[in-house]
Amino acid sequence: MIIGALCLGALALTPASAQRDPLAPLPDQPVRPALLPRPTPAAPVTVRYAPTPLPAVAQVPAVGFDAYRQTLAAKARAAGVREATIQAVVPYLTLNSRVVELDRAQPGQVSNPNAIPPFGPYRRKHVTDDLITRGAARYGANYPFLTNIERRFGVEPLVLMAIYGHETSYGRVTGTFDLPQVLATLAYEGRRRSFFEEEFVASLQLLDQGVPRSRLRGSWAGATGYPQFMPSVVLRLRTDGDGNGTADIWNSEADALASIAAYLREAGWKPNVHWGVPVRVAPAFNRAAVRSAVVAPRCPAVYARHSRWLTVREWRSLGVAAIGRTLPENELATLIEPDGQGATAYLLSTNYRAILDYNCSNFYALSVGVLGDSIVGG
Ligand SMILES: [Ca+2]
Repeated sequence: MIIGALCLGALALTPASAQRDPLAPLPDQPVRPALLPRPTPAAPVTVRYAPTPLPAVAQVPAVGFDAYRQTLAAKARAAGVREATIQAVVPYLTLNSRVVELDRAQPGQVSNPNAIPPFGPYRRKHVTDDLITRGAARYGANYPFLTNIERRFGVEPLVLMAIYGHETSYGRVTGTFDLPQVLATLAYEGRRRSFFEEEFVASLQLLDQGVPRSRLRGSWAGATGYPQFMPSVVLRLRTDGDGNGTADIWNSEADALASIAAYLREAGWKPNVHWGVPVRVAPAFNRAAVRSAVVAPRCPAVYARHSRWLTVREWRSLGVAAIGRTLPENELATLIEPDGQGATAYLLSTNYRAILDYNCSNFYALSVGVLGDSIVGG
C-alpha cells in the first residue's frame, strides 16, 4: 500500500527541477567534448586527419519555428494567458542552440548495471567543506525560523538547507538563461514537448501574475530561483516564508526554504522521520532475498537500485547496522549500496522518495541527505 501510494504521489508531481533530466537515472556524469585526434610529438608532420564531423547537436531546423510560435501562442491563449503577455513574448522568441546542445548531451539510460559509477566521486564534488560550512552558518543563524518552518510543514530543516545548497550554492548560482526562450526551445526540439509546452505557458502565467520578465531567469532546462523550481511548481507552491506578503523565491531565502518545504510536504514527507541513515551490511548478507520485484512507473532505473521494504527492526535482524543516527524501529526502509558491497550503504525512509520527487536521481537525493547531516554535525 505504501509503495502504491508513493507511486501515485510521484506521478501527480512535476519534478521541482529539470536541471538534471529526471529521465536520466544517474546525474552529473561529466559531459566531455569528443577528443580530437592529435599527432604525437614523434609523428611525422605529413600525417593528416579527416575533419571531425560536427555532432548533430544545435542543428534543429529553425524554419519551422515561426509556425511553432503560433502553436505556443494558441496554447497560452487556451490556458487563459493575457493577450498582451503573449504579444510581448511570443513574437520575439528565438531558438537557443546552446540549450539544444546541452539537452542532447544528457546521459541516457544505463542498460548495463555494471556500468553504474560509484557514488563516492559525486559525493566529494557535491558535499564539500565549503557547502557544509556555509550551510551550517545559515542553519545556526536562522534556527528559530527553520523551527517555525518545521512546525508549519513537518519537513526536517536540514534537508531544506541541503537542497538550497545543492541546487544553487545557497543562492549564488541560479542561472542566467531566459526562461520563456529555453522552454520554447526545449518544447520545439520535441524530446519532451508536452512537458515543456506546459512549462512555457506557466512562465507566461508568472508574467501575468506580475513577475518581471527580468526575473524569469534560470538554468538551461528551465528551473528558476533559489530552489530551482520549474515555472509550474513556482505557480503552485511558492510560499511566503518571511511573512511580508509576497512569495519571492528569487530574492528571499526564507521564501525559498518555505517553498522547498511546501514541495516536500506535497511529495508526501512524513514528519519526524529522518530521510535515511548510513549502515554497515554484514559480509554474508543475502541480497537476493531482499531484491524488489516492483518496477516503478517513474524513473524505474533509479528505484531499481533500492531493495524491497522492510522495517528497521527487520533490517537489524538481518545484520544491517546503523552507523550513528537511527530510524524508528517500526519505520519501513529500503537498502541502497551506492558504492557496492563492503562500502557504506544507506537505509532509506519513505521521505527519501520525497527528495527523489524533487530530482529523480539517487546520487542527488543521497548527497542532499548527507549534506544535510553534515550541516547539523552528522
Ligand atoms: Ca516573503
